[in-house]
Amino acid sequence: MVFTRSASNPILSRDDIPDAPPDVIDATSVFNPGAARVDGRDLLLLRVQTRGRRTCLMTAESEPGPADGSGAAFTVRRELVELVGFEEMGREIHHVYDPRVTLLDGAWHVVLAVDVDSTCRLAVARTDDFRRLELVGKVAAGGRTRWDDVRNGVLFPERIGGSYAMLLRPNRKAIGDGPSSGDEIVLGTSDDLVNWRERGSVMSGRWHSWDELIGPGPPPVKTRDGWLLVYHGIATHLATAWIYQAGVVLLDLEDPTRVIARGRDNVLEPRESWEMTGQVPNVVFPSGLTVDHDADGFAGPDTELTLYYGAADTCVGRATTTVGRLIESCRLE
Ligand code: BMA
Repeated sequence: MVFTRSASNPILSRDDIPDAPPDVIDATSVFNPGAARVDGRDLLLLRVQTRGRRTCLMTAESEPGPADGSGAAFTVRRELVELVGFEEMGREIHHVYDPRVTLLDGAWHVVLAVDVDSTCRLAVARTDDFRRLELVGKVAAGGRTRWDDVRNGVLFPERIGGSYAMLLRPNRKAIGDGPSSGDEIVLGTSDDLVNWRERGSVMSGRWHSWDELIGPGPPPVKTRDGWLLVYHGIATHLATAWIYQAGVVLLDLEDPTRVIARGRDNVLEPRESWEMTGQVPNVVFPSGLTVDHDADGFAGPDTELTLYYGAADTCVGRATTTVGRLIESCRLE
């Protein structure tokens, strides 16, 4: 097994969400968190859904873990994360969700999906305390209309060739009876995090495999072997029974449109009852990742990597592995 699930899984479920009236009272679910390592402790930016099916963001801070190795416990702050400037995203904002947190230029940057008017757009925001997210801009790409409907985006933790870089997954039309989704991850670059240019395709879904539809997960990890990206893949199977899993790919450090190695198998799939049953069954959705880097900015092969993921759109799971094991998984073709 590539990943080891934490003994205290699910690490967060609706019972851990404090009421924050008037918005959150007896929350329905908590899932798809972004993650940040702050002063050696992990912090999660949570997607919380209310009984009115409104979406709120809340923050969970970790406490030192017990000696049994089950990992740190999290406490959720009794307040909503404030969204500042998001009215720029469009006329009517329905949901802001699935945050991907990247440390870039020494500041926490967050890419979020925003259901706005009749589409889904990406927002780039910045925060220094995870209490307030300030909009940097609505992600736009010149005349590329396919960027007008995008649900998954994640920033690289540094500039590449002098530019900011993002992996994103434009939505295409709905497949079968499913929601709109997509089967291609592309690379965008920008000088200001607002105006983007599409640089080309990174990878496509593999039909009849576990990853027919795909989208980038948490921020790529810089290793000496390349950028290590955890992504989600969907087996559409029957139109009504999509299975969400996590897999890995290694991308060239200087030109991330070049795939060095892509794993054949998924590295995490719904197996536990709380991953298979919930609001949306059979979902592991990798969205947060924490790992330490050496003095040169690389994550070494023996370094532990912690993945945070949404399970069945209902609760939050945690699993650990090493950077080296994930690189090995990429090379299993
Ligand atoms: C995707 C996103 C995720 C969600 C998943 C499963 O398209 O909307 O937020 O976890 O579907 O419902």
